[in-house]
Amino acid sequence: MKLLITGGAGFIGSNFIHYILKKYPDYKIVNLDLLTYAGNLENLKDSEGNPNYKFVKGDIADAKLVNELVKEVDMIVHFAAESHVDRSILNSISFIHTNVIGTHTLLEAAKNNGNKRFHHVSTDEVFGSLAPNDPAFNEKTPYDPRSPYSASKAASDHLVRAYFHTYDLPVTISNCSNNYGPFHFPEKLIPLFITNLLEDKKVPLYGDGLNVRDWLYVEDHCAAIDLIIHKESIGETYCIGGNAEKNNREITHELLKLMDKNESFIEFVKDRPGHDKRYAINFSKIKKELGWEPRVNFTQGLKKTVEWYKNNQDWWKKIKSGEYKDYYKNQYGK
Ligand code: NAD
Ligand code: TDX
Repeated sequence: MKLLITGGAGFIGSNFIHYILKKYPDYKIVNLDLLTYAGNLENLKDSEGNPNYKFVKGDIADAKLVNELVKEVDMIVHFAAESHVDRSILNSISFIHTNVIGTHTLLEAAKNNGNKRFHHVSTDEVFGSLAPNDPAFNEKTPYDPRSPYSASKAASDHLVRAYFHTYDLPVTISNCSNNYGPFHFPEKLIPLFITNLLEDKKVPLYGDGLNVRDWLYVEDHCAAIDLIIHKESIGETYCIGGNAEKNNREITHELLKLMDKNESFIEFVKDRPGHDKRYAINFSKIKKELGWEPRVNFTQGLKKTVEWYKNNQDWWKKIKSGEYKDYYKNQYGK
């Protein structure tokens, strides 16, 4: 089996590559990644030199390159995206380029090279925002994206389904909740807060800090994708979640406790515009059909994640002192 993995130098893609190379030693992987600010080959240091792993630097919207690569593989697992909501609020053009045009380019290549199997990694954010007592999202929830990021991901999901219905392209889609774990870029809530606390800096909680997300340890997400791509589930969509709804204050308090810090490290800052109130996932379909459920509970996962950031300070210190520093300065004025 030969897989084209897009966005494999990012957070979830790099965890997925580690997962696949370990579980399927005879699989071959081609990792196509543009190495944007979020792509980091250090995430894949362990795989360098593995004869089953090849890295190609390039843009998923480059039709010629994508066509050449797709020709050589059996399946595409598509992670590449612009993924940060706050960045999409500042400027969304790269989100349209990568998430919409890039996905379309990959779909065309899959169609034009013998209808290659295509798995699209998407997000729960396409479903919009829930009120406190609303039922959790499931595969039938209507789309209602509310940020430029989620709108671009929704567009990509629609394109993937259109290629299934129109051209019989053998696709699957997964809509997952918030991931956390090793190699998570320190602009997102959990790694930003852990690394700030390790640097004795305050953590910026948006608004009242009561927005709710459902959290999943990244390895559990990889296991779910592994099942989806290996079962005959063509045309299906699966919602994936962690059974761990938490508001941002609760997460912050758990982190403060784990890291021996007090509440003086919390700074309430201006809210994110259009900040979705709550996401929650009903994952009973994937549980029933594919036997998947999360294995790592939130308390264990958060503890493992804090340990990882404590033990890999070189990894995140390099990132925090680079281009990201300017972005952070613009975002928070410090
Ligand atoms: P990430 O931002 O950490 O990584 C994205 C990767 O894509 C980077 O390596 C980047 O260099 C690459 N990339 C960006 N533009 C590209 C282009 N034009 N061509 C080739 N490569 C390009 O993202 P992530 O958090 O790992 O998310 C991966 C996927 O999972 C995304 O599709 C995202 O929407 C989805 N997702 C993420 C989460 C989450 O909590 N992080 C949850 C659900 C779904
Ligand atoms: O500094 C912060 N302070 C804060 O209060 C940051 C970065 C975030 N937050 C809040 C906003 C959200 O309510 O924390 C929550 C989580 O924020 P992010 O880590 O930015 O994630 P979110 O916006 O929920 O989106 C994530 O999950 C779904 C990923 O970034 C997406 O790629 C994925 O699709």
